[in-house]
Amino acid sequence: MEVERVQALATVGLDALPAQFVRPSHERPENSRAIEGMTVPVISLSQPHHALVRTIHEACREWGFFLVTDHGIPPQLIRRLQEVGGEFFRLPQEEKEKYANDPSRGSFEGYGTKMTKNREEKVEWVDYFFHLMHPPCKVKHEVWPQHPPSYREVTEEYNKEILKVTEVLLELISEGLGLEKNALKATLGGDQMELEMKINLYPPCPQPQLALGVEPHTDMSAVTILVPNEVPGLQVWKDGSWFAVDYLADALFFHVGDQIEVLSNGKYKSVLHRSLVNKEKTRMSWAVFCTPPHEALIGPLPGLIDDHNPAKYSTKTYAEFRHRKFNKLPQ
Ligand SMILES: O=C(O)CCC(=O)C(=O)O
Repeated sequence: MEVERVQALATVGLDALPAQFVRPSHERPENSRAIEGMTVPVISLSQPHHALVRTIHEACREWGFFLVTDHGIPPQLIRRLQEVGGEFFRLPQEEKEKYANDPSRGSFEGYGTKMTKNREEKVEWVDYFFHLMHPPCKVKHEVWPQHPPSYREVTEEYNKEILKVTEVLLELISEGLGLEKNALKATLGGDQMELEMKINLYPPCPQPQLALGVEPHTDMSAVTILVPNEVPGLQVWKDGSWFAVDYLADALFFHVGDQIEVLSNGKYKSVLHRSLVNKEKTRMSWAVFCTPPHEALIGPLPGLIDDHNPAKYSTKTYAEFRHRKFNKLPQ
């Protein structure tokens, strides 16, 4: 199946943005500008435990989003992760196509670009590479980039580190919700909890004011932890406005996802976010989605509901949640 890649389109040197990328007027960045001068919460993991639980609780409740510093992942490892991802996207097009995925046939892992299903539908200015990283029994190394040869070693190292940080943050969030510290990880499958890697490549765009890198969405995951390159573009929605997230070197961009919203019975909201693109520069981001296994049952946690606070969400398997979200059915 022939797929037009955004990176290939961008390298031919377009003067104008092709019609399928031109967003409807109200969605265009030029008509939906972010609020200036307000910064998202930045949380250092090195602060005292009690203060940490409280600030994370407040950030999850108010924003569903925060930046994490002093997380213990070596900056050189983040740099290496960015190098191997960048090298993959610099391969000749025919090499990258060997990894093409086909979501229409249920093959999600690999190299991808969203396509329009009809003339009216708009697409995003982004190509990506998506694969599972954890747990080891579900990882298919054959779908990971074979080039550069260090891709696997670097990504496995990053997986180990990001898993540790994810576990720490899930413990802190459990405590902030007044739960036992292992509660969220256990509900998300314990050792079967999954980590998925999505590398986004947003090439320079001829008319960035008319396009979006990713359209407004919340993540299906429990939580998402992302590192971008130095080109800003992410915006998060709060109280009826977009807020631009400035680049902060080596910080982790933490998002509350749909599963935590359900488990917390809406105490924490899955953050709506979008990304913008740049006229001259390539933006890249490495998003790690932490999800339950497909068979896990997810609903408001019993400790968080009672007669005064009844369940606001139904309980269903993660597979059912995914099916409904992909097909835009009510949850
Ligand atoms: O690149 C970003 O900052 C956001 C990416 C994102 O939201 C996604 O891949 O779902």
